[in-house]
Amino acid sequence: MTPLDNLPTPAKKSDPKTLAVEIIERLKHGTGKDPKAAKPHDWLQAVILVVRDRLVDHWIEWKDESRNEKRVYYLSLEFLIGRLMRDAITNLGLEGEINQALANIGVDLDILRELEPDAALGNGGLGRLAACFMESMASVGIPAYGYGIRYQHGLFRQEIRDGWQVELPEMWLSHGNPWEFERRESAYEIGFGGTVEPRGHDKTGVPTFRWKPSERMTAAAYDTPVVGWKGDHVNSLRLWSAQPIDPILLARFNAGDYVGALEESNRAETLTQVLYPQDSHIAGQELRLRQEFFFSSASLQDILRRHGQLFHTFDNLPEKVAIQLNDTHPAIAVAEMMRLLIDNEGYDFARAWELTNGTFAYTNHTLLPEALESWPVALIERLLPRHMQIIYQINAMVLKSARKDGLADEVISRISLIDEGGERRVRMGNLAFMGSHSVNGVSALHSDLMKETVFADLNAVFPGRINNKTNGITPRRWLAQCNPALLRLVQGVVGDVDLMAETEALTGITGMADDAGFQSSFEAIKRRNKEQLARVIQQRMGLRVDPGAIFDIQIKRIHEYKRQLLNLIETVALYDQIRSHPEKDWVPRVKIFAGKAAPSYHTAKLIIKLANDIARVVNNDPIVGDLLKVVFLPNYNVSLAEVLVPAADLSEQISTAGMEASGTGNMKFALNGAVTIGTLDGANVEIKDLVGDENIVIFGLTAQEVSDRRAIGRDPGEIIAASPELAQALRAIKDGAFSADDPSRYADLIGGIESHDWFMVSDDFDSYTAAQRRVDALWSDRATWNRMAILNTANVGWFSSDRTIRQYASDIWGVPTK
Ligand code: 26Q
Repeated sequence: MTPLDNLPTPAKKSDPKTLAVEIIERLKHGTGKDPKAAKPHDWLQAVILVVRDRLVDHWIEWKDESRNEKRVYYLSLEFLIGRLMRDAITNLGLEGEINQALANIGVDLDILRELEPDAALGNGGLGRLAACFMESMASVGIPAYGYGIRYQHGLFRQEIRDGWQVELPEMWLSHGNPWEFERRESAYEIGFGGTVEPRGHDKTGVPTFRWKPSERMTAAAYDTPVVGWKGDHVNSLRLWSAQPIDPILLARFNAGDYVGALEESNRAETLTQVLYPQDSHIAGQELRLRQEFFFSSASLQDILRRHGQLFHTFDNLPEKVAIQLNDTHPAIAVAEMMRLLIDNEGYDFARAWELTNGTFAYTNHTLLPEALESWPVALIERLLPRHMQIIYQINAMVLKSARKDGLADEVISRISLIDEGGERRVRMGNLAFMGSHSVNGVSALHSDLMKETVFADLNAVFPGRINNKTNGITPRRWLAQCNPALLRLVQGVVGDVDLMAETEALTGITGMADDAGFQSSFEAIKRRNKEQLARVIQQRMGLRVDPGAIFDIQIKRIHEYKRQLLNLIETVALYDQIRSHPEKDWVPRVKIFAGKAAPSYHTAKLIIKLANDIARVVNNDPIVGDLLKVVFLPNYNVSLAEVLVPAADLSEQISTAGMEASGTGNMKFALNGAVTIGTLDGANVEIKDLVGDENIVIFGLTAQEVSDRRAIGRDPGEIIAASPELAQALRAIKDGAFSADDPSRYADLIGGIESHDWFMVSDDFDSYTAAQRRVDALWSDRATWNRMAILNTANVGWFSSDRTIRQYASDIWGVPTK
């Protein structure tokens, strides 16, 4: 009992009047502004502080309550959390009260919302998944910490100038960040370089070592509360920021070397400046490896410090700690854990390995060979010499036992941690695999393909280690917040059930799929969401689109395997047909694209330019009018997705089968009543199983057919020659029909399709256009379409990330859930 235990900590009241008073109070004393002169930004700050106060009570309570329970640590270089205010307000159940409080003061919550910066600390699906998981872990009551990097600049801001992507720095911290708390007490030293020195021998005579880094910096913690549904549990997202140990090297400063005096400071600060913008190609910069080690080491030191304080031993680490690696980005943590246990805690190698393996689990998010991470041995040796030693030792142990089991030499060389072909490299996927007791894929198909392709050999050596955890999305953000009217409608039908906790109860609307009244309400909500999007398009692009047309949306990173090009070529073919027969009863369409290309990915950037070139020509063609419009919305991010997803009629999920690990946008669209046009790839397969064949439009080669065709070798030229529509569309683009200012702009892009067509655009083209005409027919019968849309919403509740997290909790982490 301490004096603090007796202090009353009254729970904060949250009626509109109290809230209004506190908001004004916070405005005056928290931001120093006179309410009469306050700007919307000041009000935003004040509202966030008032909401935050209400979180903090739960936060502290929950940390205390869950002290001795097993904890989950989610290590990810990306957390694409987006805006946080609405999340916090919805999950605390304060939406009505805050709205009322602000109305009394004469402030519009909707205006404030738009001012909150979008925390873009991720590239795409993997980062957004981490954000949904954090929210779900809090919602199902798992004591969890997310660990990542507090990038000064998140993913670049995209502008479109003259049709081209231009990257600009993203400045999410420029107005400060009211959600975060700096934790000065939680700072760790992180080393790089230097030497490994022999220290002596352990009890059994094994030599011991100590790493003496030549370069050191500090990792400083910033915590953001993550509130779960209903506010019962609040977890922490802990992001590390690099800081110099000595901000100014005084000796050098005094010697007149002003620039040199700041060298260390600059080097530290550079480390957490920017998020790497590639998402499916590894460039291999040293700074990236430094980021990976920096945050892995800081996180593990933090985890071990907390564990040590509670239990005074690490013998029980796997019983109390589960560490999930979000892809191989934190795979170096496997070697760092070994180093900390052996060099700092005195464990022998075998026991340290047991503890490490029992604690770690790894999630794979890609099979693309160009995205599998590996680092030159020479680089790791220079930056992390002790870790390189440990990696060799792990490798020797695993390969020795594999040899004993009689594995052939070529198998041994494939499972080895060292890739010996050419410059020797460390395979981070293999390191993560060996160091973990669980390795999972993110959709059923993807997990199967992992066993058959990249991890076939490791799967044979460690049978049963690979498992599937199909991705999910949080229904709080991706239904309640982005589409409140739809939630109200379905709630009215399913009655007294908490759809945000039991999302599968959405099936309760199945019986209404053919009900004319329900259909018309459902359609009216979609219509209003489309009008809202049309306003955004009008404001941002000065283009008027007809909300009565099919809104056909493809939003995701721009990549050849995702095949925005297939969609664009089909757009050109359709344009061509409309122009030839404008009198036919065409179904009006608005084709909407958004997404960022990696700055160094030239083909992806050219695809953006093509979308904009096609848009310019099509949108200005009076013959076509409202029958076809093409829109490329700049700067796709989480907040823009929250407007686009509820407004979609048709969701484009058209990757080459076998290449999209899962997709999560596909789930968001289906939940909001869009019909999917897609290949049998990633989670599309499971969407089809849930909604039924008649409520999804599937086309194209299967993953098996793709791999068979690749094996045989095929001639895209022949395929193109057999499809007059495709041939004509390709010719138009190639000959400059959309690029009169530079007629040969797309010669190479189209030439690539004609010569090798790696992503099999031509193979799937006819099947895709046929599918699109099926969409037209289904749309023309409005009752049929509405029924399909309703049955999508009804049947995809299973994709709630609460379900995914419960599966991780029971199968991988061994922690209870509510
Ligand atoms: C790695 C090393 C160096 C620099 C960058 C990277 C890097 C960064 C981001 C590599 C990959 C990513 C992101 C990958 C990603 O978003 N993958 C997506 O993950 C989703 C969640 O599982 C899946 O739904 C998608 O199918 C998958 O593409």
